[in-house]
Amino acid sequence: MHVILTHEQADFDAIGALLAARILNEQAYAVLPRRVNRNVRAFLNLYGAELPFIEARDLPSESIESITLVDTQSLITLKGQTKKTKVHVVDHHQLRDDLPGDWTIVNDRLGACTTVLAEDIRDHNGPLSVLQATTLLLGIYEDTGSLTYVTTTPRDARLVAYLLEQGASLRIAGEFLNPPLSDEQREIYNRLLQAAETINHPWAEYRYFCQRSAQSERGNLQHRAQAARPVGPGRAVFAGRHGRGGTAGGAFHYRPGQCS
Ligand SMILES: [Mn+2]
Repeated sequence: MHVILTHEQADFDAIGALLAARILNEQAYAVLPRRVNRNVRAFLNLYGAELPFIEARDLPSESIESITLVDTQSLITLKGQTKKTKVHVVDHHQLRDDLPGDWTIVNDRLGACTTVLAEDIRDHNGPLSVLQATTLLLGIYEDTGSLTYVTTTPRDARLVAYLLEQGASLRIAGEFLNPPLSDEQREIYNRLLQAAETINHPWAEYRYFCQRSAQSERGNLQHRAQAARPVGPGRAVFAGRHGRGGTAGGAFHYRPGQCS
């Protein structure tokens, strides 16, 4: 069987890319990660039954011939995986230099991984349902800050135009992209804000933010997406764990759009 996977603590770009890969490979199983971001969970609770995703535990017990890995280059081991399992990566993050030589890789540095896959749908597949178009739009909007981050490319913007033509709902997208903080997150947020550390050097700000984001990709940061909130012009706050289990956090200046 052919399985499509993405990263843990999935954001909407991971879910959009997962859906896009499934539309392109109708026979494949698109497996949801065990953990997804809170706003993604809320979205899936409402619309998940109409989307072609399954849980890993519901996979048939067959051997896995091929895996398509989207929005990440980290592969988790699944039952059914063998030495012969082929791995194909579609990702928009910087390419790691330690990937196995027999993996095939599409690495387009676009604003969103969803764009890389959805271009193929636009060019080769039929019309999308409103829910499909909206899920893909959420993917692109999540990783491009609704097309405002500097990582946004014309290709992301063109794909958004296509998805709106396909009926993507901006009302639904708006509802799930900026959910209010939970009580717990608000408490952490307020605490961090009080202990704020500000770094003014533009380059340092950029590095600082990116480094933390990269850690969250590996699951070390909790609730990054939810906890990162603008706290004033050009400032943001985030919370997370790092290093040897210590908790780091701070409010700092950053130029919106330099990280996705
Ligand atoms: Mn992404």
